Amino acid sequence: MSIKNPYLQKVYQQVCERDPQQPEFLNAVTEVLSTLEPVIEKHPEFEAAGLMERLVEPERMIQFRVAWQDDNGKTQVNRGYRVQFNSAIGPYKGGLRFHPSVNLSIIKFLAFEQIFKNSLTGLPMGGGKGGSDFDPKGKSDAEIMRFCQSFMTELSRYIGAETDVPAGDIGVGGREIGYLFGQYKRIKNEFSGILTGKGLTYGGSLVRTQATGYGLLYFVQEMLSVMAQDSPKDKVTVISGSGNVAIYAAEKAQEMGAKVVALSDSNGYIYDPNGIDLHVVKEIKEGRRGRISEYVKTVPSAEYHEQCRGIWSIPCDIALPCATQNELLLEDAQKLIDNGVKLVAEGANMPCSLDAIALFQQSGILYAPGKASNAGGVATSGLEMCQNSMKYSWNAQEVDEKLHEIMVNIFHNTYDAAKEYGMEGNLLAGANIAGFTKIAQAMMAQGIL
Ligand code: NDP
Ligand code: 2IT
Repeated sequence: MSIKNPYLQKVYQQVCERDPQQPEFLNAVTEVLSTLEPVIEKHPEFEAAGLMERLVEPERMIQFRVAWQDDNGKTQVNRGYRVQFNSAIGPYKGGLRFHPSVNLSIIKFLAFEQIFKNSLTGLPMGGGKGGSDFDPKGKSDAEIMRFCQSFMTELSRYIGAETDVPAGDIGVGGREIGYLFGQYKRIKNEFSGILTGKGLTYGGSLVRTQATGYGLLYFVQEMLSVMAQDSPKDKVTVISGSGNVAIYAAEKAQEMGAKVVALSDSNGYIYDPNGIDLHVVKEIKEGRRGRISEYVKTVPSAEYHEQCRGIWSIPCDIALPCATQNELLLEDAQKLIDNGVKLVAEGANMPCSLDAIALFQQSGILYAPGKASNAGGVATSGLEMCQNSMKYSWNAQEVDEKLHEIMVNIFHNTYDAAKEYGMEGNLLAGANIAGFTKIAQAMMAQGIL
């Protein structure tokens, strides 16, 4: 992927000079800028207003110390982050990731992607992301609680229902959101919608847990229907990861009649040619926070293999990377294509490397970028904010119907934008263009900030 327009090249060069040590962020900027050339050429006023220079620079970045005591009474110190990237169309919105790999480059790339994703949902949400290099694996509930309380004690200075509304991401689920919410309420003496993904008894929305995975399949269904006059029914499907996104993507795929044959975690993958039994997976992952390898103890006919990237060597019609960034590289893409894959849609954020995406596109494989296909999670977070503001809640069917409608709209807006700019079928370009156009208009209207 290359950036040809001289203005965009200059902007990219500046980012490289300022942040040479941030490969994930540079990757995300390349991916967006390489597709915006026709829009920039149509709108010379953007260059005159320094719009792109402003777009690639976060409005605010916060880094803080998170000190907490483990169960042995030993003091531990982690690093906390919140990147408030762009608030042109609404309060900052985006998840929190707790994973030992977290650093500023990763949080910046996620926050940058979130700007366009949130814009695509059609809801008024700006882009942000946060997290910590804390590793929740193997920690007791009491340690998780103390860490979350310490993290929120500092984060609470910067967020608010009309300012910045975090949610979950890798390593942050219902348990963590509960502890974080409790601590905010205690510090501020205020019960408000400052987080999404909350439990149903204290302001959470029905279907938020399922939303990213379900939304991914609603998008895939529409994409197959419009672009290939086909459906997920009977399609052999491989899904990486076995966390929140992967599990509910698998559930909806099965409901639609697809045959899900593989799931993974960071250690390895399971292959069950008869179709994965999701009850077993949920019991292992949601019930006792176990490892995916344990699946074969209950289902001995399935296979477990070490090394998660091996999952892409399984022949399939549909591949849904739902684990993490850069988990599907060029050689994996080649294997999928050699084995006859028809569609690749991202449940994770930036799971496919840029050269893998280029190969899919050149080979005529239907490809959906995460900022469009995984937007169902944040969209339903937006619906949770809406319900919190109204002090009311919709039933599951109402939320699910809204989620479905939003995903179908995202597909069509993305598809149409690509077509309008002469790149029919290129959903990456379409998503960037459709997401960007709204942000650009809002930024132009609000002056030089
Ligand atoms: P979870 O923490 O629930 O699950 C993450 C899964 O990915 C686990 O199976 C984990 O395995 C695996 N994983 C994490 N890191 C790696 C790694 N370095 N290599 C291989 N596998 C890894 O997170 P989510 O399901 O919520 O998030 C998954 C992806 O979806 C992320 O990219 C996230 O940003 C994205 N996303 C999430 C949304 C949400 O609403 N939750 C919304 C939109 C996107 P292990 O247990 O071994 O770590
Ligand atoms: O990457 C994402 O879109 C998320 N982790 C969900 C963010 C949110 O605010 O619900």
